[in-house]
Amino acid sequence: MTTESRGDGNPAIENLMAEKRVFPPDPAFSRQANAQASLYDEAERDYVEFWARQARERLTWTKPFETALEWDLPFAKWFVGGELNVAYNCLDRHVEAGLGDKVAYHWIGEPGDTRTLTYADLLREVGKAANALRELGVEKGDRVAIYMPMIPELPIAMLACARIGAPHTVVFGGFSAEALAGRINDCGAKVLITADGGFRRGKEVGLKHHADEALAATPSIKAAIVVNRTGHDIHMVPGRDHWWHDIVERQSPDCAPVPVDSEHMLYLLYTSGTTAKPKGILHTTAGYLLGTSYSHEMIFDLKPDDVYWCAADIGWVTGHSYIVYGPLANAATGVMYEGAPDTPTWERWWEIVEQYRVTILYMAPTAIRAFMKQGTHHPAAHDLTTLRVLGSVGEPINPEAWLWYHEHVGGGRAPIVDTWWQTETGQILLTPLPGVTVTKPGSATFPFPGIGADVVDANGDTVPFGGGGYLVLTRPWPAMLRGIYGDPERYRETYWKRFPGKYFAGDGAKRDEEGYFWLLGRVDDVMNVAGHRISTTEVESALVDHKSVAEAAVVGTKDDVTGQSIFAFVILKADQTPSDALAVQLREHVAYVIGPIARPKQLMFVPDLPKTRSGKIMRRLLRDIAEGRALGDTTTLADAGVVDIIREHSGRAEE
Ligand code: 7RM
Repeated sequence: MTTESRGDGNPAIENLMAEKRVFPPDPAFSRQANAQASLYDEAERDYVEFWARQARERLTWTKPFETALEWDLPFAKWFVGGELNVAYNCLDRHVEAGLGDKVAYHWIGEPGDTRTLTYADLLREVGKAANALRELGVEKGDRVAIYMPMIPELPIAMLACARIGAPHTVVFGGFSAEALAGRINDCGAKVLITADGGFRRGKEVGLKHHADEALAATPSIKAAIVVNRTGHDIHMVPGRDHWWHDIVERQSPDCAPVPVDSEHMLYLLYTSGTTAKPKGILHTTAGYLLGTSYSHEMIFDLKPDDVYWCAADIGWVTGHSYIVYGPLANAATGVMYEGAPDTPTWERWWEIVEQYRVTILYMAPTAIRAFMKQGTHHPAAHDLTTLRVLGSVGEPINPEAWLWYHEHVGGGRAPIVDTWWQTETGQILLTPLPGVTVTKPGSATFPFPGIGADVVDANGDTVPFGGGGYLVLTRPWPAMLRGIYGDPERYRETYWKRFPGKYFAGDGAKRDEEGYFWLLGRVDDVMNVAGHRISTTEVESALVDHKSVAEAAVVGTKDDVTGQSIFAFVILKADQTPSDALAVQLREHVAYVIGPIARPKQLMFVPDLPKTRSGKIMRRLLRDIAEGRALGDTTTLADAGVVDIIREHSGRAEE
C-alpha cells in the first residue's frame, strides 16, 4: 500500500490498489490474434495516417475523402470530403460479397420466442422500413426518435434511418414519458418509432402509453410507427399512428442507400451530465463507423465464425457501437436478447451461451456481480467452453469480479478485455488487446493504438507513474463526439475547458509503476477523507473481496472533523446474516486491505442498491440517504422502490 500525498497542494488520488496478479496472454491465442503488438508503434508514428489507412481499407466509399483530419480544437472533422452510407457498409456490401445467408442476429425474446435474421433478411427489412419513413415524409437530415424494447425492429429502425441519412435518437425503453418528450423536443424529431411494449422480468412492459403521453407535448412529431410486440391492447391515434405490420410490410424492399458526407450526423444519444438537462451527444458518420468497427475487430479478436454477444441494451451507447454499428460493419454474427439475466431463471444467459455456442461475451460488472451473488452452480451447469474472449464495460470492475468472470465463465482460459469508454467517446479507448496485453484484474490497461491518454493533476500536469489524478485524452479520435446538439458552448465548457487542449473525461485514474491505467470512478465519486483522496471504487472493491459480501456501494458523507467520512452500503451473499459483529469485521477488512484511512465509518446492510437502468450505482441518492436529506431527482432510477427499502433499514447503520 502507498499513501503518499504530493507536496504541491494537489494531492494526487492515492494509489491504494493492492491487486498484484498478472495474466500474460496464452501463446496459442497470440499466434492467431487479430491484433499485434506492432500496432502501437505503427499508430504512434503518425496517428492520423494510421486512421486514414484503416478508413481507406475498411470502409466502402461512394466518394473518397481528401483530408484525414481537420482539427480546429475542440471541433474535429474526420475524412473530410468523403461520402458513404452506413447501412450500405453494414449490409449491402456483405450481401454483395456472398454473405447474404450469414446470420446477423440470433434474437431471443424473454418469453423464449426466437428469430434469426441473416444479412439478406436484414437488408430487406431495412429497405422496407426506410421506404416507410420516406412515405411519412422523412428526408435526409430529419431526426427520428426510437423508443423500443430489445427486438429486431430496433436495429432495423436505426439502419433504416441511416440508409436515408436521417439521424436517429434512441431513447431507452425504460425512460419515462417526460424523458422521451424532452429528448424529442430538444432535437425536433419528426417521426417516432415505438412498440406496444416489451417483455422484462416476466412482465409486459408498456411503451405506447408512455409514448402517447410524450407525444401530447411534442409538436414536431408528425407520425408514429408502432411494432406489435406484446399484443396488448393499445390506443392508435388515427392519422398519426401506423402499425409497423401495415406501413412497413407493404413497402418495397428496394431503397437506394443515400450517400452522405463523412461528417453527416448519424445519431444523437442523450446522456445525463451535472445539470438537470441531458446532453444530446452528437455522432457523425465515417469516423464513428471506422472507430467502432476497427476497435470491435481488434479488441474482441473477431473472426468470421465467431458468435458474439454483447448483453447491453441498444438504448445505451454500448448497444449502438457494439451491438449494431461495429459488429454489423464487420459482418459479425451476433446474439441479441430481450430480457433480464434472472428471467425466467438465473440459468438463462448460460443456456444462451451453450445453445448458440457463443464465443465472445461482453457484459457489465454489475451483471457479473449479480451472477456471483447467485453462486457458481449456474454457470457450472452449462457448457461454456466455446467462450474465447470476455469483455467488461460500464464501470470499474473490481478484481474479485474479474477473477470470478475469468474462472467461472472463461474457464481460466479466455482473456478478459476491460474496456473503458463513454457515450462521448463513441468507441473503446482504454483496453487490453487480447493475445497482446498482459492483463491485471481491475485495470483497463492501456490506450488503444492511436489513442492519446494521460493522467494529470489539478494543474493539468502529467502525474508520474505510481500516482493518480484526472483522466484526459490528448488527441482527437475518429468516433469522438462532434458536440452537444444545439449547444457548442456547453460542449466546450464540459469537456475542453478544465484542461485547455485536452478532453476531460470526468473520471479519476491512476497509473501504476508500469504505466497501467486503473480507473477510479467518476471524479465526483472520489472521496476526500482527512486530506486523503480515496476512490469509492477501491473501498467497494475491498468490501466485495470479503467472502460474505455480494455487492457494495460507498459514498463520502460530510464530516466535521475529516471533511468527508466513508459510508458503506453492503449487500450480503444469500447465505449470510447481518450482525453488528459482521459489520465490525467488514470495516476491519477494508482497513486491512487498503489501510486504516479507508475504514468505513458507517456501514449499512441493505437488500438492494439504487441503480440507473444501465446499472450504474446512483451514489448521489445514497449520499442523500446517508446524510438524511430529501431525495433529489430519481427519474433515472431503474427501480424506484429500492430507496424506500433502504430507508426502512437506515435505522440500522453501524457506527
Ligand atoms: C460505455 C459507457 C461512461 C462512464 C465513464 C466511466 C464508466 C465505463 C468503464 C468505466 C471503469 C471501465 N458509457 N466506465 N467503462 N469505468 N472501467 N471499463 O459505459 O457514457 O454510459 O458511461 O462509465 O466512469 O466515464 S457511459
